[in-house]
This record gives sequence, structure tokens and C-alpha cells, in this order.
Amino acid sequence: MPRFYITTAIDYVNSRPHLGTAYEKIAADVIARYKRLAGFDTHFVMGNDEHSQNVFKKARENDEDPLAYCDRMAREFLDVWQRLDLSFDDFIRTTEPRHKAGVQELVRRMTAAGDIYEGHYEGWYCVSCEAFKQEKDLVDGLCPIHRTKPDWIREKNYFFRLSNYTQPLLEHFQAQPEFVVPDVRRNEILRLLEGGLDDISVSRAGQAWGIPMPEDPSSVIYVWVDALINYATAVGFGTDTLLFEQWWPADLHVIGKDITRFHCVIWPAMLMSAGLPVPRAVFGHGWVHFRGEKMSKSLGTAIEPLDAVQRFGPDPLRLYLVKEIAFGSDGDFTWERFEERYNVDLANNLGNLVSRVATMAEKYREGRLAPAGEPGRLAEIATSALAEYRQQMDRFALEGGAAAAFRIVDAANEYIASTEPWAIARDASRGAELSQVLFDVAEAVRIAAVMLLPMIPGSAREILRRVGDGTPPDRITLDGAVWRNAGERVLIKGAALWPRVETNQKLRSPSVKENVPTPPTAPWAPPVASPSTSEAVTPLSPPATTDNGAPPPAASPVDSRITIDDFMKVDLRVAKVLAAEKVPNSRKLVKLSIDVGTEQRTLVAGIAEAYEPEQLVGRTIVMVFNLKPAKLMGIESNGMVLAASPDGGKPTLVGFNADVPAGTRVR
Ligand code: ME8
Repeated sequence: MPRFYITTAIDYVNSRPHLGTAYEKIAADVIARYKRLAGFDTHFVMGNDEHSQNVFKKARENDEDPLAYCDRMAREFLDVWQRLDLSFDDFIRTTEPRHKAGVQELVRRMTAAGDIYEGHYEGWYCVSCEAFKQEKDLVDGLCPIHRTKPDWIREKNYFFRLSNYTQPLLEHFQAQPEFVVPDVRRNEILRLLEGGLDDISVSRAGQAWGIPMPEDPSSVIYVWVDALINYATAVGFGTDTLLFEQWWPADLHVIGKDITRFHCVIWPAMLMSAGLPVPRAVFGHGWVHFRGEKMSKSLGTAIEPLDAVQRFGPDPLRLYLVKEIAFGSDGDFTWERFEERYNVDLANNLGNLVSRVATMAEKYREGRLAPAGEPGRLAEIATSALAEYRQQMDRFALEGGAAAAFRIVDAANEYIASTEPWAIARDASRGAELSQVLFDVAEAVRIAAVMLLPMIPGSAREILRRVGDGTPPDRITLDGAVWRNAGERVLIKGAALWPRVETNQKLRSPSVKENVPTPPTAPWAPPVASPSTSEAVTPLSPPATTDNGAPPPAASPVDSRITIDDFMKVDLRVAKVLAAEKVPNSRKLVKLSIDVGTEQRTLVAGIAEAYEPEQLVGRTIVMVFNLKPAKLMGIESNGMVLAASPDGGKPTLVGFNADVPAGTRVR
């Protein structure tokens, strides 16, 4: 059986995972699940990067022992990853003994090769990147990624003769053109190599948090050198030779485009120095943006992935990220777009299709479908979509894989519309034709569901169950997804897989944290533990089909109304702006001092693109008074300003056409 070893970047634990970091893990999970489906013995590793200075600082700020802090964060990360249904086989933490042993062994080998020497470093260091920066890397003196001023440091460091590896790396890039994907990243790295490489620091002095240099315990190994080695220590380097031989070299490292230089230059050079094979490929994916900026905790633009999971379960979010963002490019996340795609792809197209075929199977064939002749045109469409899917997924074009599966879904919906099974059913002489049409639709749904298993694993398994595929989940293979015009299927009707959500324009917070309305969760799915949505949820949508599977009449209005008591929980107040200033390094955020009648407060609002600070001073605004405080760009915001952004454009503040005193309640 061919093997496939896949890893993700290991995360800094100074803050919880956000939708951007989750995106990477979901994409890697889709690849890992695809490889398993395609018959590879797959090993999928994720982990946490715990020796960064920010982690140490954060633990100290919390008055916590750094290791105890990392233990607590590891539980939080694992909880999020499990709720996103990630199928990792191992999770490595850089404070584990197996990792420390392997890191020291690798550095020892680099030293034995004559590639480590002692020197002094003087220059910039960005703690958030954990990277030594050159003047030319900075924009207006700031780190372009974190928009903070790096530290100027001068210390004794051990250096790695990276310059010796310019030529071997160039040769490697020639010999293995697929080493860095997509091409845009490969070209970036090639340009860098062609300019020649400088030696780099591989240790830090005067720090206690880290893995000691083997020959000089007064220095710790530079956190990036420590972190990169996780890919080898997770499969036994330095502790379990057999395991290491079984899995190394890695087939694919999935990482963000900001850290390709570490993975495509420093990491392979370290391995070459230690006499080890280099990984087969590195995929540098793009960034998830929120309102045009990289989603990031330090920039205050992070979205909590569990908000989406609590509303819909993990699958709609997984599908959105994989299908809507071309893997390798940047993409945006907005709740509006997410809800729109949820309604179109899941509620209307796939969910409706599954419900229609099961309804018609029950009504016309007591749930039992078997072929009664030759398959119709759906068979050809599904067969070519499956081939296209393989091609796309093999080159990690995950969005293309998802689109191929949805081509079958669309074709099956069109097939129902054009063949009109309910009309065939009225003619007793066309019984065989009806059996075949229904069987074809069920078979198309089965094939699409197998193809969607990597993207929406829980839902795809449920669909397979409903269309009568009894294969145990671990025995389902891509080879089994070929069209089969044979056998009897027992279809099962169930609750709506994805009840529609109402996506009417609501007042959305102009601050970074968006409102997250209470969800319909898929009623068939295992309940998602959530303090805010623990009560039973009734589907909000009308049934997707009529009793005979025909399209429903015009949808009745969806009832998402709340009671007056619900509304009164939100304490809206009038406030006056006393002072306003732009938040440094942010295009969108403005810091307001406001008078709310009984007190003065600080509030951060995302309205800087629409209002100059001077226009805001003296203005009357409406704010949510009883919102929990949130930190945005390091500033604690106490409340949220109300504004409307027509068509997602610039926000306009809610106001009055008469003078209303500060502190007045709005209801
Ligand atoms: O870089 N969109 O950790 P990290 C997409 N510890 N990907 C994003 C993203 C976004 N908005 N924000 C972050 C580190 N990422 C190091 C890695 S590996 C040996 C050490 C990605 O927690 C980012 O590009 O800052 C990286 O691949 C991963 O999340 C972890 O980021």
C-alpha cells in the first residue's frame, strides 16, 4: 500500500486558534482524508509550537507556569480541532521529551557536519514572527505582517552555514519541480535562492524557555529550528528509528505563505546538513482575509471557528473554506457570504436533492430502488466528474474537487426537473422507466457523497446511509465510487440535513467581531456542546420538497422572530462621542471615548474608513451597552456602535433627528 505522510504548521499557543489557522488544518484534513479514500496508508500530524517568547510572556502575564499554560492551551486547541472533525493521527507538542531528544540530535548532526559556528548577531527581531529581520524586510520601520516595531538585539548566537546550501538547494529545485507548490511560491523562493543565501542564527542567548543547544546549555535553540524539526520528531527521529524509516521523508507539508522561506529554504538545508532526505513537497496556501485584511489575533481581525460550528456543525464551514477559496490563493470570509453559500450549496442543492430522492423512493417504491434497464445520462456525467475530481484532488486543487462533486449534484437536480418522475408515476406503463430514473438519481447522490467525504465527512456518511450504501465508513474507497447499475438500495427519509437560514440584512457590528445569530443546527447531527445553543433547535426551513418530491410551492416566510424578552436582553443606549482617534496600524478601527450618561467608556469601532475622527467628536451614537468587553488591536472595547453597511460597503452610523441625552435607553 502506498504511504502518505502529511503535516500542518504547528501553531503558536499565545492565543486560541482562529478561522485562519483553522483553514490550514481543514485543508490538510481534506487532503489526508482524500488520500485515505484513494487507498494510501496515511499519517496526518498536527501540533503546537510552544517555545516562542510570546508564549512565555503570555504565561507570565497570566501568572502561570509556562508549561502549565501550554498544557491548558493544548486542551483548548485539541477541543477546537476535534469539533472541526479533523482526523489527525498524532499531535506533537514541542515541549514533549520525544521532540526535545530529536531536536538536539539533529542539531548535533549539523554541528558534526561542520555547519554550526559561534558568532554575534546584531539586528532586528520580530517576536511575533520569531524572525530575524533585515532593514529591507521592514515597511516604515515595522514588521509588514504584524505592523509592530521589531526589537533591536545584540547577542552571542550560533550560526548555521546556510550559505553553503544555496547551490544544493537550487539543484534540488531543478530536480524536483513539485517541491514547492503552487508555482507562485516556488518562483518567490527561486528568486531568493538565485540572490544567494546568508548564514542564519540558530540559537538565542539569555533565555530559559526553549531547548538547550547540545554543546552549550547557556543558549537555547532558535524557536524556528526547534519547531521545524517537529515534522521529523513526530515520526520518531531521535527516539524510534523504525517509525522514522517507515514515514520519513514527509510527502507534504501544508503551511501558510508567510512561512514558506522557513520551510522551503531553511528546513531542507538543515536536513541536507544532517544527512537526511528532504520532504517531497511543501504547499504554501494563501490567507483567509476578513474585511480585506489577513485574519489574525494580533491584528484584531480573528473570527472564532466554533461560532460557525455551534451554528451549523463542522461541515458547512469546512465546505465553505475549501470550495470558496482556491487552495493557494487568498480568500475572504464574511458571515453573509458563508450563509449565502450554505443556503445555495447545502440547503437548496445537496440537502434538497437527498430529501427529494428519498421522498420519491418511499412514495413510489416503498423506499426500495433497483435498476430496471440501462442508466440515463447521469451515469456519464458522474463518471466524467469523478475523473475530474481525481485529477483536481491529486494536484491539491481542493476547490476543483468540491466543484466536481457539485456538478453531479446540479446535474441530478436538473435530471429530476427534466424527467419529472411524478409525471412518469401517473402512467402505469412507464414503471421500469420510473425505477431507472430514481435509481440513477440515488446512484449519482451516492457517488457525489463519496467524493464529498473528505470535505464534509459527517454529512457525507449520513447521505450514504440515507441512499442505502451500507459499506462501513472505513471500507469506503474512491474506486468504489464508479457507477454501479446493480443491486437494490433501501433509502431512508430523515430530517432536513441543512435547514435554510434567513440571511436578511441585519445591523452588523462595525467592530471586528460580527454578530452571530442563533443557528438552526442540522437536526440529524450529533449535538454540538455549546453553552449558548444547548436548547433543542427546530428547523427553520419549510420542507425542501412536497410529498411526491416535486418542487415545493413558493416558500412560506421563515419564522426567525424573537420574543420581546429576547430583545430586551440587549441594552441599547444613546452615547456622545467625547474624543476619537485612529487606531495605529489599522485602516478600519477608530478608538472612541464616549459618555454614556452614567460613566465614560472606551470603545473601538470599525468605522475609520467612513468617518474622520474630527467628524465623530460631539456626535450622538447608539451603542450596545451590555456587551462583554473585547480586545481589538490591544485596546479593550466596552460596547459596540450600531451602524449599517449597505451591500457590505462603508458603514453609516445609526442616529436621531432630534437631540437625545446620553444614557437614554433605545428600545
Ligand atoms: O507560524 N489565513 O504559527 P502560527 C490562513 N508556529 N492561514 C493562516 C492565517 C490566515 N489568516 N493566519 C495564520 C507559526 N495562518 C509557526 C509555525 S511550523 C514549523 C511553525 C497559518 O500560529 C500560518 O500561515 O502563527 C501558519 O501556517 C499557521 O497558520 C500557524 O500560524
